[in-house]
Amino acid sequence: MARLPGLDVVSINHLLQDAGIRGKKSFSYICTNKNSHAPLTIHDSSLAAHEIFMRRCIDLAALSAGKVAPNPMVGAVLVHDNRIIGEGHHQYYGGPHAEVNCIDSVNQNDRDLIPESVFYVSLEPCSHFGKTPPCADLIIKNNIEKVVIGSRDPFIEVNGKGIEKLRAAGIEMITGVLENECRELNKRFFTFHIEHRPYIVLKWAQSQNGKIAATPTSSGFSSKRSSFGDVQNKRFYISNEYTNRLVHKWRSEEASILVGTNTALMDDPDLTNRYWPGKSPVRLVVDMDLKLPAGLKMFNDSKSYTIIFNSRQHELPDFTIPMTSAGIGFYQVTHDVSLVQQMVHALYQLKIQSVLIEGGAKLLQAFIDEGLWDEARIITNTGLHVPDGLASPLLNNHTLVREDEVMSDQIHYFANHLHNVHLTS
Ligand code: AOF
Ligand code: ZN
Repeated sequence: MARLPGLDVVSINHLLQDAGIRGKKSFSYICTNKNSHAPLTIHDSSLAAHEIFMRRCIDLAALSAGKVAPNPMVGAVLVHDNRIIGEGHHQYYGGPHAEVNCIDSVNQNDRDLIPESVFYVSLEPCSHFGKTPPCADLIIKNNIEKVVIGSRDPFIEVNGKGIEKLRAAGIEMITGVLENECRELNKRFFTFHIEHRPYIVLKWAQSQNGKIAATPTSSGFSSKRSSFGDVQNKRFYISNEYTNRLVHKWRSEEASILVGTNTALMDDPDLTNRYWPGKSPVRLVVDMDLKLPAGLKMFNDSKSYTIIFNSRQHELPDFTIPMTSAGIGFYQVTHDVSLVQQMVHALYQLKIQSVLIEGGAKLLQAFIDEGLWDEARIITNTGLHVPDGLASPLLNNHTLVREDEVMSDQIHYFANHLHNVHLTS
């Protein structure tokens, strides 16, 4: 009988359901009493069992969503005779890695069991001295004989060297267990290190008849005087307040957020995350001739740093990733090369692993036309018809992956089928 500590009924059902979906008939579980922290028994050490423990690693890793970037989210479990004796995840940037927390979590009574346990980890253990010493060395030092890994670490300093080190120490290795799920979990990290560019998410809201913005004469306009110069803020609200909260969650998950000149001028957006726990992204705006009014919110609010892509000036004071200070930086680009390519390259240089592009239509279309996007999230207010207005961008090479409804808003999630973190390494 093996007990999986720390799992509630929901998690157990999730695990069972998952194994069911995968159709692993050889796998058997006994869950004697679902309501009283019942023991969950696993009678198999086959691939299906490896998947169960790897899924636990993924769930642990996901607890750090939005907290460890630019590091990857990683989870680890130590299993003795089908019983989890240790669990850990990488919790904050610069902090101990998942493997360290996992080994540290083992009870005094169980510490003798460490060498004869199986170590599961969602990402290849590191082999380099970064902010922390190599995890591969820690595993070797603990005389662990078997390691199961989700996916290889694409970071140049590791990239297979951790696996080699463990193998050279005579450790039995199984790699690639739930590999796609492990890569999906860290899609930003993988895209950044494999494709040398940030993970790009497009987002826009449109009316039922496909308008992203109205002309000033259209109904549905919310107009108010702005607090700067003679610029009038004519913000057009399309999505509802629940969807807006979701958009703030999306903001909390990305390293940066980008808008074009017209959107900055017309909407005067704050571009921070205010309605979801977590951080705000670095703000990015295109202003080639540095003509945007200094009074815009994104230049005055101290919740986040703002970088202005422009043709005149290059200066990035106090800029670091992860971002620790507010401020304004200038990133110089030229008129004669694709702006999209220059910005994508700049983000890679600045170690910004992802960007959420929130408009406007011209900027979004430029990224689509260059094929430089990974996901598009389109919010459609099915109850809003805008007779005249600006047409929303046209996607291509897209595959629908998910559809949600939030009252009158429909949200369609598309993936660019030309880019897939699972395909290349
Ligand atoms: C692991 N386990 O939990 C994580 C790993 O600067 P450092 O020392 O924190 O190292 C960061 C790099 O280590 C990161 O780029 C990635 O390659 C790897 N992350 N490795 O063995 C972990 N988070
Ligand atoms: Zn490590």
